[in-house]
Amino acid sequence: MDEKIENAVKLIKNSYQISVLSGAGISAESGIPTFRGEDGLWKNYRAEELATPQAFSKDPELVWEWYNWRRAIISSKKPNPAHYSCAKLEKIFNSKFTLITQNVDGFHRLAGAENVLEIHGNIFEVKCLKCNIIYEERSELDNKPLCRECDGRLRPNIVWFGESLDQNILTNVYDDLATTELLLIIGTSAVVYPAASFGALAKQNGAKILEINLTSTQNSQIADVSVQGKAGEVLPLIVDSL
Ligand code: BV8
Ligand code: ZN
Repeated sequence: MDEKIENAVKLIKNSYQISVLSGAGISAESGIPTFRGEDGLWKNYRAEELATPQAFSKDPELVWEWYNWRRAIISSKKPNPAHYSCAKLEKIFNSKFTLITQNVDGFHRLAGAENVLEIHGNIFEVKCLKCNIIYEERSELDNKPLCRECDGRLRPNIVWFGESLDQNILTNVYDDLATTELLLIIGTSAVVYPAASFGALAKQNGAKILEINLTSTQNSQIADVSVQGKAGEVLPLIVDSL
C-alpha cells in the first residue's frame, strides 16, 4: 500500500475523535463544477460577483438564474464514493465525528452523514426577505420566486461573500476544532474565510491534519499527511483499510 495512504490510515486509527472539512473538490467527481478549477463556476459565471447581497439587490433575476442553473445540475448528479466514505467514518466514530462542509449541494447528507455543519448554507433551501421563513424547496423555481407563506421575494439560503456565517453553526465548528484530534481537509483550495483558517486553528489546538487534494494548498504546509489525488479514489482506499 502507498506509504502516504498507510500513514493516513495510522492517523485515523490513532484518533478517538475526528472531523472532516470538505470543499467543492469532494463533489467534483459527482460532476459538480468546482469554484476555482478548470471547469470552475467562477470562470463561467464570475460567482464572486454573483454570490453577494449587492449582486442580488441589483439584479435578483440574474442571481436566481445562476442558482437555478446550479440547482438543476446538482439535482441531476449524485454523491460519489468520497461522500459515502465520510458517512462510513461517521459510523465508525459515532458521536466523536463532525463533518464541516463549505458545500451547498447537500451530498454529504444524501450519502448518509448526519452530524453535518453546512457552514455556507444549502442550495435547496430558500429564505423569505419579508417574513424570514426558511424552508426546503426542491421544485423548479423561476427567476423571481415568491414565498409560499406571504408572497414575499425569496433568496437562496446561502451565505454570500460579505455576509456573516450563522453564529450557532460557527460556535459548533469552533467547539469541535478545540477538541478534535484529527482534521481531514478534503477538496478545498482554502482561500475562503473563515473556513480557510480552520486547519491552522485545529493544528494550534493540538489536532493532526490529513489533507486530500489534487494540488497543494496553504493547508499542505501544516498537514501531517498530505495525499495528492482524487478524493473519490483516495478516501475510500483509506477508509476501507481501517
Ligand atoms: C465572512 C456560497 C465575516 C456561495 C461561498 C480578505 C482576507 C480574508 C477574508 C476576506 C478578505 N476579503 C473578504 C473576506 C471575507 C470573505 C473571503 O474569504 N473572501 C475570499 C475570497 C478572500 N469571506 C466572507 O465574506 C465570508 N463571510 O467572512 O463574514 C464578514 C462579514 C462582513 C464583511 C467581511 C467579513 C463568507 C464566505 C462564504 C462565501 N460563500 N459559497 C455559493 O456557493 O453560491 S464560498 C464558495 O467558496 C463555496 O462555498 C466554496 O465551497 C467555497 C470555497 O471554495 P472551495 O470549496 O475550496 O472550492 P474551490 O473550487 O476553491 O477549490 C476546490 C479544491 O478542490 C481545489 O483545491 C482543487 O484542487 C480540489 N479538487 C478538485 N477536484 C478534486 C479536488 N480535490 C480532491 N479530489 C478531486 N476530485
Ligand atoms: Zn414570506
